[in-house]
Amino acid sequence: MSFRIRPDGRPDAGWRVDTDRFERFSQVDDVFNRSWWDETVRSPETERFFQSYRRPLETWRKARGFRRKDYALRNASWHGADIFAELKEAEGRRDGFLDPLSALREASDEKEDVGSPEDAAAEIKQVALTFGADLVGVAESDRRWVYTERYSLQQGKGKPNPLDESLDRVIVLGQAMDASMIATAPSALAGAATGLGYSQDAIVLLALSQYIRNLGYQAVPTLNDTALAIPYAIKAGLGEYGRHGLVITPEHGSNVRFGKIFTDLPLALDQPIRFGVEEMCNLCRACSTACPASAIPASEPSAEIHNRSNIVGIEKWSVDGEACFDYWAKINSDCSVCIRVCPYTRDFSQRRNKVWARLADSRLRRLALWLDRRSGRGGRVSPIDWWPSSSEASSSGKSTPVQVSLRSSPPDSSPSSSTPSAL
Ligand code: B12
Ligand code: SF4
Ligand code: SF4
Repeated sequence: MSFRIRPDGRPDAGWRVDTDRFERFSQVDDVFNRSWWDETVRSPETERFFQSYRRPLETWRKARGFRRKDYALRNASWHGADIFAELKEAEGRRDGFLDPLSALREASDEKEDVGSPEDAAAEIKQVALTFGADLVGVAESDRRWVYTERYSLQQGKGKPNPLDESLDRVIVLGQAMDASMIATAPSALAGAATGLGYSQDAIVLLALSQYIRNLGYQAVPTLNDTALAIPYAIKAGLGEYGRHGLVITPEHGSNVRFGKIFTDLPLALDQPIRFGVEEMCNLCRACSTACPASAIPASEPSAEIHNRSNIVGIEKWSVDGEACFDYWAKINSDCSVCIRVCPYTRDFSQRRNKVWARLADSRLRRLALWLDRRSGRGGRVSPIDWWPSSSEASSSGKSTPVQVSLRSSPPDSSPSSSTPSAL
């Protein structure tokens, strides 16, 4: 490991929760769900955005990273997660996104003696890593981060979010995303890294939960549903919170997705960690500068909210979800520019990146930032260069460190007017 990782003993890892003002968040208010019920967010573009995930498009312009092949790949990468999401649609569920993943096999009703909480945690981590997780940590359940309500797509309104209080442990799993695809963001190709992350996450969550249930304990596997992932991932010691509103891990930077399992398996807890991210974010504003939607703050952490899609009563860096999603709808794919440009997005198994990590977590962090910018890392790699067939390969070399478009004028990716409009 290249960073000097130390425990963060501050309450809530230093992020101030104002107990007088704090309100738990309702999933009804996240911007994806608002795009179904809130006319200030919903538009023909948001509808076309969702549709483009279901149906291969034939009439796109030949924009790099947004061609038919890129969309075909993106949508195929979502296939695993989509199958689970649609499995119980008839029962009014959307597993993994609006509801927990459903248990598909019987559980044992006889509890196995799992030994000490330390032994049980060590075993569960080994199983999680063997099943395909890249990171795993354990946090105490904390009701503050559980949604007050779920959203029902079928009913167009909130519904109860039952979660048994006896499930007092949360196993947080991290799934690294494909760095070579993320390097091409914004593009539908980069969106394939997102889809692959969700599909892999769903399989690992289901398998690990079934293992716990086979031992006679309860396990509720959750992807984006049920609760906020970021505060749990921080609490489980998987990383530090960054200016771009994402968790930065010492292994993969923020290029990672999270899933969580609520369980009553008695597991020893992990502790939040520090390795210099907060100090680096106080200097660096690469994400804020590069964000095509100007959605990431350049200012100090604050309890001010942009709109109803931010949680109330926490002093932190908060992203403007409306602006971010508006940009996605315009380019017709999700965006990961903030991950691409972040200096922590690098392969820390390489010696030079280990050296960089040492610098980044020292008084020489300004030098680390300068070296990062000078190296050109974080520039957009042409999506054409990702594909092995070189007939259309970019003549401009591997990296195109161009500033991607502003909100009002997305990259050369706008769909043609003859885009299919129905699923
Ligand atoms: C909705 C959502 C979005 C929406 C809208 C957010 C909104 N405000 O409505 C938008 C479109 C912005 C979005 C974008 C992206 N998202 Co998103 N998103 C979610 C989702 C499904 C729900 C989060 C939510 O309810 N937010 C609403 C309120 C609470 O937002 P908020 O007040 O601004 O709080 C945010 C942070 O400050 C933090 N947070 C919340 N409470 C607290 C408390 C403390 C103490 C701290 C420190 C932080 C913190 O979490 C919130 C994340 O939106 C989560 C999964 C999950 N269940 O958590 C993934 C999730 C946060 N997204 C993720 C990712 C990766 C992305 C993108 C990079 C897109 C992509 N390629 O996948 C971009 C990055 C944008 C950015 N810089 O934040 C990952 C983050 C992984 C990581 N390394 O941290 C998650 C965890 C999904 C996953 N399964 O891994 N997302
Ligand atoms: S995903 Fe893109 S638009 Fe959204 S905050 Fe990150 S850089 Fe900005
Ligand atoms: S790009 Fe810079 S400011 Fe933004 S999260 Fe990464 S280190 Fe922090």
